[in-house]
Amino acid sequence: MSTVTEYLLDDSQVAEFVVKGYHLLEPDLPVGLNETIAHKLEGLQSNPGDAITDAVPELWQVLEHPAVGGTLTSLLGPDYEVQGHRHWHCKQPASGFMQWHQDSTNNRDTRLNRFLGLYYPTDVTPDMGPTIIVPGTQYRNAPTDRMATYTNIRGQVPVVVKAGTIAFTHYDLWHGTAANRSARKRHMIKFLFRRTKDNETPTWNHDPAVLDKATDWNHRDGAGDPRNILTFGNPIGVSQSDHYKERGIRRQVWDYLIGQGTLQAIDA
Ligand SMILES: O=C(O)CCC(=O)C(=O)O
Repeated sequence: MSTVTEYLLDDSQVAEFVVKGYHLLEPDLPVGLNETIAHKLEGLQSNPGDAITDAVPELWQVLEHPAVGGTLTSLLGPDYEVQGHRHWHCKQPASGFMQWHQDSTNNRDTRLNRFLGLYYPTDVTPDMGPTIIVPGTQYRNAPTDRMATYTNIRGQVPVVVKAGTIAFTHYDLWHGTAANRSARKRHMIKFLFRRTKDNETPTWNHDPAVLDKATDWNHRDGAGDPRNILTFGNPIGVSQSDHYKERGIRRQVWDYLIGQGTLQAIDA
């Protein structure tokens, strides 16, 4: 039987999360599980809110999969908490888009201490109203009313995925949805996860030597190691000034994760 340890992220995957603010996971779920969950969701007459896991207890099999545990342990530490709030987002056929927003209130600090897990039990095609995320926006504050007026943001990523995918997203990542132009309901269950202890050491599959790599101007973030990903990553092509500010914040987040940082407020 596989264990969480086998599914820990590596240094590059953690650096990618620090830069982009999301990680897509396709766990090897038991045959038929996604279909069972989707079937039960189709049959619900009303939204049970937080009790969605009572209405569809098979969702626990997703949360308890070792690949999910490996991702959560890597990014939030082994004592992570699955929070009590969760929600079934059923995007109806012919429903419109949802404006850009950040959930609740932002942290505005350099911890990585909470994020969302968005689980999709069926394939999501571009016409089904996918969630849309904007990589790298997790460190940016924007008044929600102002953000709502933004339209086609360069670099946005529609979460067009295979059944069973979980999109882990930084809590502060800008997101919205496209309109559902299909005849099918698009199901997504949103879970919240929280760190309970600060890291003293890395909690992923960390190789200390990886940080010795030189800055590689020829390959930039294509070099694929944390130093180059954290230095050069610019997922939505922001201006130099904004990129420099983000780079400073990422380094602080990384230092915090490897257990060497102190908590900083983000004022960029
Ligand atoms: O339904 C979705 O894809 C996104 C839902 C959302 O934006 C939210 O829960 O904050």
